[in-house]
Amino acid sequence: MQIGHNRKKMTGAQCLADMLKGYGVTHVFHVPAVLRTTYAEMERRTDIKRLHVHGEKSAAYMADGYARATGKPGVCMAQVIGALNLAAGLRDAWLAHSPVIAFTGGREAKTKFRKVYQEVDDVPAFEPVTKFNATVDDVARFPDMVRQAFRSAVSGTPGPVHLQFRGNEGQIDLEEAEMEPLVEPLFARVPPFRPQPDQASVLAALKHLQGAERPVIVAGGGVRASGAAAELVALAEALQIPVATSLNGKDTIPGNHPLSVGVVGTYSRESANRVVNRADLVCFVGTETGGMTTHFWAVPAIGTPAIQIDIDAEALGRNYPLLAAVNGDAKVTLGKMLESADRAGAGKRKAWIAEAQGICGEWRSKYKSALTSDAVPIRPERLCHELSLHVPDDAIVVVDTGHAGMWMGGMYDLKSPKQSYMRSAGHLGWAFPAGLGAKCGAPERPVVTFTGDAGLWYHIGEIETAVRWKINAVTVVNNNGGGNQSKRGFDRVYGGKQTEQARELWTFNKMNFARIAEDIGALGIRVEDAKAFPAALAQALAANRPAIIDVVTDIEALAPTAVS
Ligand SMILES: Cc1ncc(C[n+]2csc(CCOP(=O)(O)OP(=O)(O)O)c2C)c(N)n1
Ligand SMILES: [Mg+2]
Repeated sequence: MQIGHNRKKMTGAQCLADMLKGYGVTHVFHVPAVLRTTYAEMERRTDIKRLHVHGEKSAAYMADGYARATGKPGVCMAQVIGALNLAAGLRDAWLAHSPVIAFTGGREAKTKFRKVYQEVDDVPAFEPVTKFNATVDDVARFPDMVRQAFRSAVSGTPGPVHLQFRGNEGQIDLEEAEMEPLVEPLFARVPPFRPQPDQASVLAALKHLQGAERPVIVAGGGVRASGAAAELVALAEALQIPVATSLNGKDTIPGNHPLSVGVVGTYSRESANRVVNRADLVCFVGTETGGMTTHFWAVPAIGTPAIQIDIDAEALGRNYPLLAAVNGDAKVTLGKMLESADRAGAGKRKAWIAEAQGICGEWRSKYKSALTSDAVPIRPERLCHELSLHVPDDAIVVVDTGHAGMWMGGMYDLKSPKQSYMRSAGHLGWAFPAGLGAKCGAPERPVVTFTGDAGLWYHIGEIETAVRWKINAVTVVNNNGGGNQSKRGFDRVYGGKQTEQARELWTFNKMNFARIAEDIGALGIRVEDAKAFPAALAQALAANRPAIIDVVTDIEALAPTAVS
């Protein structure tokens, strides 16, 4: 049943190595030992870098960062005993719709159910975090299964895929068959296709948008996956419509654009929530309208007139009843709306734009003192502000969740359309390894990762991987000696103010991460005064070494909560 006219006898390992090369894979991330023979063939037949890292979860996060930075599937691997650690790492990629391909070793038909050392049935655990989850039991299936893995990962709404190869270490790759290592370059990156929307639905959506007096666009990760930022901004400008983004869509419009109102939802900027809640029509583009982006469906309130554009028809209207729904690729759809847009009508929204800009101005005045604070220990708002000012225009900014997501989502501004922004979809500890993966995928771009200290602790061992593989990402640690996002919640359960002892639930020993970084061979810089931060960032970016900037911040600082 093999497709292809150029079949020849080869091992699974040779076939897989050739196929990964054919798909343009440059790095794979793993903990040994899995597909050992394939690794040997990769060395003989390809230039693929085989990064041996300190945990399967961080391998998955690195592959995820690589995928989100490049649009190409990121590949990670584990032997049978590490399979569920790898599955845990796919969870963020699943939530963020990131095309990660995971290979694991798995059971032999000859020995399963006989209490084989280290073996359980791992396949079901991949089910909730993958689009395609399958076993490769016959070596002749390598070509079609690997093609299906790539096809599934990048198509439609992208997402993770899992293939389990027979043998605890995937020893099926030793076996031979007549095969052709055929690849489909179309599926080597997101998006393989740009489905055209139905023109009538485009015109219906446009009619509502143009008829509204106070419309707002909420742009999500689908706009970023489609590479539709330019079309989004052009349409907003043509029709004079303010733009809010989800956290995942933060880089679809620069923060200094006059129509940008910020990130909307729970980890958000107050101005975005206020503008969205004043709108008479919300246009959702490439967003799931999930809890984080809508502050659990309070921003906007259910019942607010809405239209929605998405590549996935099943997303249309899931949480908000729609006046118009458009099923298509974001770039093509926004381009079509722009072609038919009536620019003459935009003038009627002058007052609305002035109101939205006024709300943004109020946000700036309200937070000016925090954003420019000279306090020691350093305020996180000031750290975000310094990053807004000094992160290079072509950088990839990678951000952890929890407070990191709140601080950077709300307080950081991208100042160029060339900058990228990627964030954890909820898993603490994602950002540091994801930043390393992003740097592997885009070595020519600066990568600046923002994480809390609890976030860094998760995968701190990967500093050694960064040094060994010369992954020169810059990691900024908001080091307050605890996971202080939890402070509010513990105050609450203690009836208002927690006991001193309760702090053992969320604080750590004070730590100097710069010194740890130096010991491992990276550049470590400790910053205790905000004024020293720009020079530290410049030094780290120029160092040609992985760098950790350990910023000592205020453990009492709490990020503002969402307004609705
Ligand atoms: C895998 C995972 N476990 C637990 C959490 C819950 N959580 C969110 S923020 C946080 C603490 C964050 O601490 P840190 O990274 O130091 O940032 P800080 O709040 O101190 O600024 C925790 C435990 C999570 N988001 N992900
Ligand atoms: Mg902390």
